[in-house]
Amino acid sequence: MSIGAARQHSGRIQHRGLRAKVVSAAEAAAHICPGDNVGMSGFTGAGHPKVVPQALAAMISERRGRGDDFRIGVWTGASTAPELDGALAQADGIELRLPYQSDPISRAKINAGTMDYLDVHLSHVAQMAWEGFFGKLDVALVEVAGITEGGDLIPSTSVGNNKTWIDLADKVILEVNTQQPLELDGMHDIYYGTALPPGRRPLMIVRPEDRIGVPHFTCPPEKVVAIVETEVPDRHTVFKPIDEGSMAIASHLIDFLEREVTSGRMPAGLLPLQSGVGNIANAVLAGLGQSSYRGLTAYTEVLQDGMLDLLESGALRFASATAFSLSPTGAARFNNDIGYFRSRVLLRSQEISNHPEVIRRLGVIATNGMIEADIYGNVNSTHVMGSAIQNGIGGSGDFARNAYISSFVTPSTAKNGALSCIVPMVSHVDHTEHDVDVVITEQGLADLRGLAPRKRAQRIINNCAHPHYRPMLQDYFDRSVSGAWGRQTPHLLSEALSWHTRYLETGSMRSSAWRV
Ligand code: 0RQ
Repeated sequence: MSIGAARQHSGRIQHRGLRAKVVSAAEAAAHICPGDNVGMSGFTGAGHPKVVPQALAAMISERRGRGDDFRIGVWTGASTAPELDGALAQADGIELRLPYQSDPISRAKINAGTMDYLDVHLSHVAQMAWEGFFGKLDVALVEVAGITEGGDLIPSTSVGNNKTWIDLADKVILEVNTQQPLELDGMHDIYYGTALPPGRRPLMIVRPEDRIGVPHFTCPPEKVVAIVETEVPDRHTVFKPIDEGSMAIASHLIDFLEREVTSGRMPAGLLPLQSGVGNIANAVLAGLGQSSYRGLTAYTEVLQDGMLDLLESGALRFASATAFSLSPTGAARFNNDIGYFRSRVLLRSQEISNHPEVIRRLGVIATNGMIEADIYGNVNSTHVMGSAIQNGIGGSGDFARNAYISSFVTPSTAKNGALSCIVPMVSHVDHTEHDVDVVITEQGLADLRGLAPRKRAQRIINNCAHPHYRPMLQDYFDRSVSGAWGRQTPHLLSEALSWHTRYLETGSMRSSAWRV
């Protein structure tokens, strides 16, 4: 089944019938009609279609100029890149977006109320699509690294929901990207055994490296309406240099893990790691690289530069994910040394990489970013000031709810100290206190396991709040304990969200009574 090195055109399309379907990006985009739902590949800037969405955006703008209201539904794996989300949002071409995005233009349209956004747990997307909750899927637009002689599709740098999109859509458009190394072939594990209840069977994954599927997507050639050849790289975001705050957060987490090992609650090689996206997550991985761990594993969503470092040093033995999320240098390192990485990395569909059953069985240690936590440990990952979407819940809920240890990390303040990330009550709840074991800021770590609410509050205030906000939080908590009508989780309802309203009114959460 594997594709060889023979070259005709790019040499990536080995199936003769499909080779005849190569067209321009504009011709491919013309298969998409107003009102269509389009399932696109793409996850954290990896493996998204690069040229057809831009041709589609141009077509939408041109048709709008002629009075057509041309808007589509865009379903993906997770976030994509400016040439997909940015271009289509700029053209006002997206009616509904799901299940995760991080594009600034889309974010502005969503928060202006001109684009609908469904923020869905990433493991739930495929089943919800099969159940028909999002409507009918008209077109799948998927980037692949190549097409085999038998017509199977070689996935590229993300798997996401591509299997589901290809299975469900009436028409399939493929972008065959010659920038994606052919050595990716064999690194994927595509499981074709998923079913809706009551037909479900156990997933036989007991170690992150276990394979339960096949390396390629299956797609009937007659469903393919167009193929476009591209040579455009993934969106490779540069990580910020690791700052002191991120290093402090990383070292609190690593000290905590060491204590878990010493106390006998965790094996010396830890349990499989999941790490969210972003700079803090990358700093945690870098910190692990400097510790003495060997033979670690990861059962996670995205592989970022920090994971490559750990794989190279041998600290990490194996990583299972659904996508890459590499910086330009990370991508170059991966491509140069792909022979080394390909036996240590596996990409699965996101319904499997984020599957509750597997996360629970493996005992994953989950670490995700957040916007704010409250004194009881409820976490807001998605909404600024309770109303404006930042990105989305992504996979954080899949992991937090089912992990062995669920930790959330954030700097203790944001916007140069004008915001405390530890607040009396979160302005939006993504993860309830029941799913949050550990809260970490640069100030310290609060291990909440086994603590009743009032003890949780005191620990979060003492260990995680910034010194500028700690007295204000203590005051709120003390008055709640003495003044609230219920003592289980004391709150003063008239004040619980006053920090947020103060920020909106004055530009700071700090009260003049407490300015020091
Ligand atoms: O805004 O860019 O305008 O300055 O939020 O904050 O500190 O850069 O943190 O990049 O780690 O993102 C929760 C958004 C954190 C991310 C979140 C503002 C802050 C800044 C970003 P600016 P930072 P990060 C697997 C797991 C949900 C999905 C997830 C996220 C911006 O981690 O999207 O976990 N998580 N997926 O200024 C108001 C506060 C704030 C605040 C920060 N308290 N109030 N704004 N900000 N704290 C991956 C996937 O699922 C794909």
